[in-house]
Amino acid sequence: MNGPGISVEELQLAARNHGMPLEGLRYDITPAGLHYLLTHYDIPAGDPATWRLEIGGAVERSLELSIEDLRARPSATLAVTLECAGNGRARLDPRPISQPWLLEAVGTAEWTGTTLGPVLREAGASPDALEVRFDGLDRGVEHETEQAFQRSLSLGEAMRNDVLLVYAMNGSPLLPQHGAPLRLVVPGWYGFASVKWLRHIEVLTQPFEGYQQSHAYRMRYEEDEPGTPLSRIRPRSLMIPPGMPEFLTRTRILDPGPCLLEGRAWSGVAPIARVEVSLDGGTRWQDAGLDPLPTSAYAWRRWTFSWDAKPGEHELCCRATDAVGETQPLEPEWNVGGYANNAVQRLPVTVRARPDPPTMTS
Ligand SMILES: Nc1nc2c(c(=O)[nH]1)N[C@H]1C(S)=C(S)[C@@H](COP(=O)(O)O)O[C@H]1N2
Ligand SMILES: [Mo]
Repeated sequence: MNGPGISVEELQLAARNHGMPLEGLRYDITPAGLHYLLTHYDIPAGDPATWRLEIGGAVERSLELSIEDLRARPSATLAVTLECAGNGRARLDPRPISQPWLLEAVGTAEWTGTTLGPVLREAGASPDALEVRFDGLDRGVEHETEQAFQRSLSLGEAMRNDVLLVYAMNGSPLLPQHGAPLRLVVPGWYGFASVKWLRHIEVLTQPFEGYQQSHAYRMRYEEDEPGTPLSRIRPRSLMIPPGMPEFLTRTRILDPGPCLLEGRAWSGVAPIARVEVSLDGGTRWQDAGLDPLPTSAYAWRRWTFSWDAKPGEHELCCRATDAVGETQPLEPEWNVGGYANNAVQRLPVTVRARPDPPTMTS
């Protein structure tokens, strides 16, 4: 394993923020309890009966909307694959100290809400409006500064017709841990943009420079550089680990013979165009079969590969390429925050020898 062992502090974060077990890749829509979770501070108590979303700042008229008001507006439902920008962090060496994700910080839910754009139009952004800031109710101290979780989008991005104010997940009211009673969902972007427990929207004429915007979620190769902001999800594919796990190491054990490898691939930039599988740790690659594109442009795409498993040790890999030609690297690319490591998944498997046929005795 890379770097020194996981600290109790990292374990504390990991125990609060669980990933999606990779067998969850079998579902088009991740059951809510299997969807990954990332909460910086504490889950705040949001009462839908008294919750108000305020919209203010550089607008012609401030608005205050209840959950009922939002439910009364035209509704939209969209399947969206969310992935944490820190997914893959724990594979970097040295390991950046934060939530130590391996590969499982992903899930696809069916989000229901109302489009943000018309709400902003109703408030009437002023002509010099530049950005829209979204404030969560949760508070904590990070980088020695007390703060709410806040992120902004450019006005143009906020007006996209698929950015949603969401009050339901997979057809049920949002769960506390996923942002109840109201969250933002920004399809195509890493999870940090999808602010949970959304209580205030501020239209800004200056760029937002809060911690989560100007320090976190930026690609930096040295601590002191400003870096560049992350936004869209890089392509990634993951495989359902075949066979059965050894309890402690979770390495895979399976019998020889036909084995259908299957998984999902996604990119926040462009549709998935290709998935390849390697059976030898990334030396030779073969094309996987792709299911039809999902109806939502922002949901992951299923792939399959028929493997005739031969006894021995194998390292299975999969690699996605999207329609603009971006593909996954074989090795991780280190950066200060440990973000966007979409290096290919490597899965050691042991195909055991076929058991000897029973000997005939007379
Ligand atoms: N208010 C608030 N919103 C938040 C966060 C948070 O800590 N507080 N975490 C963000 C991050 S980093 C991610 S990856 C997603 C995770 O969403 P989920 O927990 O519903 O999967 O929520 C985002 N929205
Ligand atoms: Mo995240």
